[in-house]
Amino acid sequence: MRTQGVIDRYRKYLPVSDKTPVITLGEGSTPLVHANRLGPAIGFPKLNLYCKLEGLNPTGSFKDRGMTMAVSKAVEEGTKAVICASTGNTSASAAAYATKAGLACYVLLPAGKVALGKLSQALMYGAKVICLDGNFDVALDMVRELGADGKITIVNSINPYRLEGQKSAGFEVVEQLGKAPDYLCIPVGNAGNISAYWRGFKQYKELGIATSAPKMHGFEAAGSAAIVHDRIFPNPETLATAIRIGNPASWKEAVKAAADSGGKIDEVTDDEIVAAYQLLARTEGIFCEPSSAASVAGLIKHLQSGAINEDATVVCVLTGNGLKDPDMPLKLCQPDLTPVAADVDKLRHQLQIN
Ligand code: AN7
Repeated sequence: MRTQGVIDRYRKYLPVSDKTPVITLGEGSTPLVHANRLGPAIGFPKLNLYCKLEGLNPTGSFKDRGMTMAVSKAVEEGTKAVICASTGNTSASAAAYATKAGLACYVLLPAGKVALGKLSQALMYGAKVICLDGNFDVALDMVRELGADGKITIVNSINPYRLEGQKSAGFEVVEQLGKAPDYLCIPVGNAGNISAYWRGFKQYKELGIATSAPKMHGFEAAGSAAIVHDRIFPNPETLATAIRIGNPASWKEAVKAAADSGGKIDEVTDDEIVAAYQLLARTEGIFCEPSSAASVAGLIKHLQSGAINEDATVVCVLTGNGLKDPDMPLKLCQPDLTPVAADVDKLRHQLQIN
């Protein structure tokens, strides 16, 4: 049987009709893993933590949920090409879904600030890739202009269908947990995903499928924390390149999501992000990309400050796969990669196997 994607699974809650061609790579239905070792490791043994592994989507990030919608609607509307600015994951997803639909794909990336895996994907899927002398926010401004006449469809999250597709992740969390969690912790870059999850939770509550909705706790990187400080960051910085964004497109909707849910948007430092990134890998066997670990870094910060109760049920959204960014682990772990002779006694000694 064909794997159902987001559109087929949630058709009745999405702006599609029988005439909408379904462009899918089998996105969604990602695992919700009980992360029972992490809480005790950080001194919070009563924590009931789950991780939503969005890195297991077809192109390795949550963007696929929105891209199946944006590209399907673009085909329905008769467009021939799509365009996006991206810190990496949107470009990988757009390139894959455009190819699947037989459309051309144009991509603007901030030069030198995109993780290797993401760039490799966009190239392999056959997108026309430009590395721009400017950051993501500049690239998005360019894309708005290049797409203004409507001949090319913009598939950044300013495309209204993107967030509609992404709200499916909120539906899935409720279904997998059997209820809404007390808190959802999520990284914030352009602030589309936090807005989309809130739409999903709100809709399931309104439909009576869930009796409550979680408090939304979103986390920006401290060097790119426009929403937290209520000002544009013209030169955003963080090693979490996916969320290196200084003027989030969904700023207002995200602020409303946090406020309406009783949650909060806060910031986490690069050191806190890296610590959470390593902690997830070493306590839970979960390898996400650095930006994704902002959710866990934020959870730890809010457990310590008391903003999240120690016995709460929490879902952390891990937005992208660790394999996207193969350079970061090598920088952190600094392994000795010199070849060692194939001698069992020496190996036993070197590995300290007794
Ligand atoms: C792994 O690909 O903006 O707050 O151009 O790749 O919805 O922007 C990526 C964002 C979190 C932030 N985690 O989500 C892009 C891009 C990962 C990401 C975010 C991104 P939004």
